[in-house]
Amino acid sequence: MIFRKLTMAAVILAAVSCVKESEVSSVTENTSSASCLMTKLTGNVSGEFIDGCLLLYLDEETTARYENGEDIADELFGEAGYTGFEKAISHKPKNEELARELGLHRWFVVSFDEDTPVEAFAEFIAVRPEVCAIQFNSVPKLASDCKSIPFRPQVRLSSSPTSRTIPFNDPMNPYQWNLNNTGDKNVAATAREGADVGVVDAWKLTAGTPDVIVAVCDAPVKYTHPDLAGSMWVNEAELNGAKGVDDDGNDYIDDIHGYNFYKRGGSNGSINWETETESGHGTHVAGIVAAVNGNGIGVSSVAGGSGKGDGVRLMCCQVFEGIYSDGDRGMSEALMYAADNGACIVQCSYGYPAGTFECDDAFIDNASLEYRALKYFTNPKNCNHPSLEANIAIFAAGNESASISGYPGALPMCISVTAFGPDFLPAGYTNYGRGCNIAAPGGDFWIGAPKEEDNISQILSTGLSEVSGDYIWMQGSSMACPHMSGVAALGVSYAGMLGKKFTDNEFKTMLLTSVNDINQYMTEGGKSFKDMWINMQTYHNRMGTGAIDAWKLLMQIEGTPSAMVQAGKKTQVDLSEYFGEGAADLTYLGVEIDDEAKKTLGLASNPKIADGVLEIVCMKNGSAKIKVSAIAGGVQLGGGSNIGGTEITREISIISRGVYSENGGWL
Ligand SMILES: [Ca+2]
Ligand SMILES: [Ca+2]
Ligand SMILES: [Ca+2]
Repeated sequence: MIFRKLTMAAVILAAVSCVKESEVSSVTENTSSASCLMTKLTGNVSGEFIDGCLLLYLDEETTARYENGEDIADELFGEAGYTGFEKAISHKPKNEELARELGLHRWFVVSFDEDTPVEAFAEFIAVRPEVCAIQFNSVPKLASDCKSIPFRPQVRLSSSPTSRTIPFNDPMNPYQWNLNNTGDKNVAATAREGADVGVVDAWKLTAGTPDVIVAVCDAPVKYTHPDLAGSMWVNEAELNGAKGVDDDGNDYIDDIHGYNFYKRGGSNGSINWETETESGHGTHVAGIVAAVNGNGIGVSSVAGGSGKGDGVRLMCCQVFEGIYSDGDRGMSEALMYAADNGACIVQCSYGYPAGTFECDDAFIDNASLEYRALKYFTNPKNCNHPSLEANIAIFAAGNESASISGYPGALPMCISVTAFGPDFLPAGYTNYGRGCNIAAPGGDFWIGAPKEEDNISQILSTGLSEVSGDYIWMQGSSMACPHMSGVAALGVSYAGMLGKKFTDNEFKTMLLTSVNDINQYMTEGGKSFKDMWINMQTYHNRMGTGAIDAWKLLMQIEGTPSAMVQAGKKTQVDLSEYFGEGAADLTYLGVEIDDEAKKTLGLASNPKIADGVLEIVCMKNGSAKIKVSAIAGGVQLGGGSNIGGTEITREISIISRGVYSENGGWL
């Protein structure tokens, strides 16, 4: 596999990089080859691409001739000296009608000698009227430096007995600040309590359900890993079927836990982590979403179940082998496979580095095949969960420290995730700003212990014993992204449990507003990154809507309003916010709190209500529900009797955090 930087073609492309999609296919025939190329060529403007092949968008008529068995390759490319020609989406899509509507059937791959410059081949075939668009098979990057540090049990924490703990028996979970940050100074001198995904209390409601399938489009997931095997999606027909046979007829042979889109075709489709360049990236990402909770080994995860093997399921779409990929083509086919085989979330910790595409149209035109595949995945016709209107695509924002998200994450149809460290501050590597939607823990090596083996400010998850260990530390927006996917998966699970259904807009709105405010830390000061000091003001309001909080998402799905209170301080909550416009006619009767909620919130005393205001003092970080009851619409007479009042009760979720949010705390 050879990657090359674009040179001459990049110059040509500068002129056409922001044209509309429809214009790409409208070409004229009577032009010179160079100007034809200018009109037809799409590709990765400043990135890398794979030599020896081009993606072609052919006209409807020529596509039909190919589909009828005619040998059109010789006619089109005989003189150019091609070596291979086939459909880019070489497997049959389940929703063929939609795939055709999106023009996915018209994409082809032509191969030729790797010594032939791609630009020269492109120019040669651009004059053919049958060729509507030409795309370089561009190469996205994993959103991590792929450096892993093996977990060493000698690194100890000073766990405080009063701290909240993860309710599972997985021995490494005291190290998982990303799930439960106790503010331990061994993680980082600047660690902040609560700088996590807010999942500990959310687990009391759900820790995921197996009807939610998350497709991990990444390097291979080691499906035999003892902390992942129980969470893998299983294609039962293939598991119980014959080797070398497509037992379930989905056009993929032996896809028991997913498929290898890097090495396509036949038995090459088996997922393979035993290659020289492998880092464990995909296995690490998968473990953040759904390593098995409560199995007494290794780590816990966001949506890995409650200890009964009941977590969300992981589908492995291997699109990378080490750092190598099959380019746009492999990514596109993986997205279609995920849609066709039941995934409702695609977890994609890769993208084109920030700046490769400057605007949505640049991506849409230059990575047209992948854009169409994303449309296929997110089309309501392909939705794979009854609680959703459309599947959800979640991408890493990228790690170029740039003020723009990488693509595809930046597209409006995708959620782009930025990364923070155990101090709630942006990690120096993360992209931020334009196109970034939300933040999640991604780890920050630069604020941790100076000795690498003691540095536990990154994210601990499953790894490859073949490379650096069964459990490894890694960092990147690659690690932030699966936290978001895991929380989204919890949300879908909970919606399913409650029998609720949301529109695409409703669900995404809930996802992006279930956040803790992190802007308040970014007004002054800075943090170290490599040999630099980075100014926090740069990131103010630019990390997305805030830091994802699983409890808040589940509350929104329930429809239970939340009140933010500051841990350790008396907080006043105006109850009229929760009882609507008629609150003036309410007589509040009291507050009901069960013992578990009291313990979770560390309530110093029972909350009081006076003049429609709830006064509450929570001594701990935590989230729990209380019930406030009132007499509505009644007329109060003297002597404690009422006329015509109806007793009403409202649940309110109390979210106690070490800090108050900037907007006054109302969700
Ligand atoms: Ca199959
Ligand atoms: Ca089989
Ligand atoms: Ca475990």
